[in-house]
Amino acid sequence: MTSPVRYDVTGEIAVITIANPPVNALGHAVRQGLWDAIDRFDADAQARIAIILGEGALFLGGADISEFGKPPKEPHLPDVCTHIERASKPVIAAVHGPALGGGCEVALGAHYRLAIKGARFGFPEVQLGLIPGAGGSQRMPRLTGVGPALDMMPAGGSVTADQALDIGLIDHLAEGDVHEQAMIYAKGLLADGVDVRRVGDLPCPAYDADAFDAARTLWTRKARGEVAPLTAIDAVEAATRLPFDEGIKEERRLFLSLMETPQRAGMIHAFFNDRKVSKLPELKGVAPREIASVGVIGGGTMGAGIATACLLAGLPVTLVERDEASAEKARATITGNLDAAVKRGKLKDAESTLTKLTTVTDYAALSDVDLAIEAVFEDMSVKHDVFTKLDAVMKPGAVLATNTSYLDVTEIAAATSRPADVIGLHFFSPAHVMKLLEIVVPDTTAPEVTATAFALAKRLKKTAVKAGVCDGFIGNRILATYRGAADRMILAGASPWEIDAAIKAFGLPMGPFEMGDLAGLDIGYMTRQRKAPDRDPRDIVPTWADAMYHNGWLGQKTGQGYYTYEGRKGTPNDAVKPLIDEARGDRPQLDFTPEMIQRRYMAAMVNEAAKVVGEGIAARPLDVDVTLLYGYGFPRWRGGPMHWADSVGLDALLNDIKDWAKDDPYFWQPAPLLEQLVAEGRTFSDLNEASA
Ligand code: 3H9
Repeated sequence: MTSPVRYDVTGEIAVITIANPPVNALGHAVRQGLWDAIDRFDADAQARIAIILGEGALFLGGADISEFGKPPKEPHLPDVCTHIERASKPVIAAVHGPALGGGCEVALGAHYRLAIKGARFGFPEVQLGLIPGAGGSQRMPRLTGVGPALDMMPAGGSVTADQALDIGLIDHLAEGDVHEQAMIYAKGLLADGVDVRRVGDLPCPAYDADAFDAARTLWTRKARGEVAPLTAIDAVEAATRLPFDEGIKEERRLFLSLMETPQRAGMIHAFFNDRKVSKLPELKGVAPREIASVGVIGGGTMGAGIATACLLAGLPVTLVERDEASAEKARATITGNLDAAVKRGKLKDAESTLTKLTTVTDYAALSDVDLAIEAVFEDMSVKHDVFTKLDAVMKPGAVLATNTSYLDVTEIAAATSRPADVIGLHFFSPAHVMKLLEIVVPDTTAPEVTATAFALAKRLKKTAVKAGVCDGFIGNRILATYRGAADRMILAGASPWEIDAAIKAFGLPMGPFEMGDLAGLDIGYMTRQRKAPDRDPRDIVPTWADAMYHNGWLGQKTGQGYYTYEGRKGTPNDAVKPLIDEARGDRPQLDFTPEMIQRRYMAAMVNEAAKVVGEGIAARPLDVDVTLLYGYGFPRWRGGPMHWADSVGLDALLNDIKDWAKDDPYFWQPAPLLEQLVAEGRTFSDLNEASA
């Protein structure tokens, strides 16, 4: 097998080129190739200086993540970096694109660093539950001082080539072809008679001891529950108190300890799922239709958010509202959204972006758009009306999409003469910010329309998940069930505040009752009203929540809900207690611990998710994991509910569900898929792999 690392010599300059598409990950063959190339350079009488280059768009994408969790093979990356550093003649890293994680560490192992404008240097390891583990935490502070390393490593951040020059991470910035520029730089260094300059031999510059406390305070708050950011700070601190060789050992120890954590496993599961979720076998080779313009029907919060998302992606938008006043209001909302995007650094210029927005009151203006997304009131007859109008005006081949969050998309499609062109695009609010897009695909939809929806999602920088048709699709259907578990726990003895605290301790940003207050308790009430005619008599009704609605306690917007508010800060609302007591009646009460609460909440989530997968609403367990991660605040470091379920054991979870079913057989009906997997001794992860 040929090595992914080439060694060539031009004159007195050795060129070591790494070519390992797609991202030049530092897998075993690359590490061995680099090691051998350095040996060859050391023994090469002709070569006096060496350049390391990465072929393709990246310099180096970091350690090969697919090797994590498998038995490690020598040479290990930290040793490769030290081997480069210990070379007897100068080595230059010539960086033209992203140098990430281990890739940045290879550059730090070199004696001189040249970057081409457009290059980036980053340490994204914490996003995988790790820290730099090949000397980065020890070498970077020696070059830049502690401050930039503390800015970058706990955050998983990166710097541009210009910034890298400013902080002393690189020695030389150039423009043009990297190979050419590296040759010029190498010749210059030879002419200057430079020698090796080992970063590991440099002392760690003076630092402000308070910086570590400040960083720990910041990251304890920012990365709630995550271990890696705080460990990254420990590693940088080690650089300040230990000699280099000892520091490298300490970094290795910390890195390997993180390798063993469930957080690392969860985050790497999430990393690969991000990429697998849009790869659907049925779409292989299916070409999407071209989308050059979009129509949006309805300019409320959702419609305006969708229009903003499209404008931010550079798509011209025609927005239809029922009258001039509503159209103006929608334009004002979109303008506000774009201004906020400018403030967040997501957009350069709101004014020129707004020139791509047309607001109209007549559907005829949609005759030319390639795709229209409806975001009007959630009522089937209103949707029918909109789709009949769209069907009448839109050109053949255009895609007709609904943003409904629960209505039957097949029925909506049936209102048109072209159901094959109709699809659900369920955005999450605020639509221009939230990453998740559920693509709801009725059986009648043409494959290229589904492919078009995925292509649009990519353009909008959304993470798209395919969902089948049912009430609530993947996310809201599962949400309804775990919300139901929370209500049941209230009747059984847990308080809303205990439940919120336990769920936050699990890692979600908010508990269900805080969330209800934020969204508005009228939403839950309306949903209960809508579902009332089909309610099973064995189901429970949260009568206290209905009473709160009738009292006008709608959450944050009325200053009172499960919490009372001063601004956004809430304190438990004691007035809810008597309403709950009344609902409990003489039911037996349990003394819930946070762990008991978390277990029931999560079991309800997983059980419903298993039904969603079993019924084909979600194609694979990983689609559920991605949905909950991007739409519902599930902590990334836990990988997703299905990954969590695998990690705690499906059999134990099923046993609990069966146990609770003794008291509440209606709610705790085990998912057939869960029973099947337990019987077969398989996991959700096995199902993911079987579908790959
Ligand atoms: C590390 O370095 C630890 C060290 O400090 C210490 C070690 C001792 N490995 O994202 P894309 C695959 S930790 C293996 O679609 P893009 C990816 O799965 C590492 N595979 O492309 C996909 O495969 P497929 C620190 C990788 O252009 C394909 O490449 N580094 C890796 O949108 C294309 O990826 C990171 O955390 C990898 N490192 O984005 C960087 N990276 O085609 C992680 C990618 O089968 N990677 N793949 O689906 C990224 O952030 C993005 O992939 C990158 C390219 C920005 C590089």
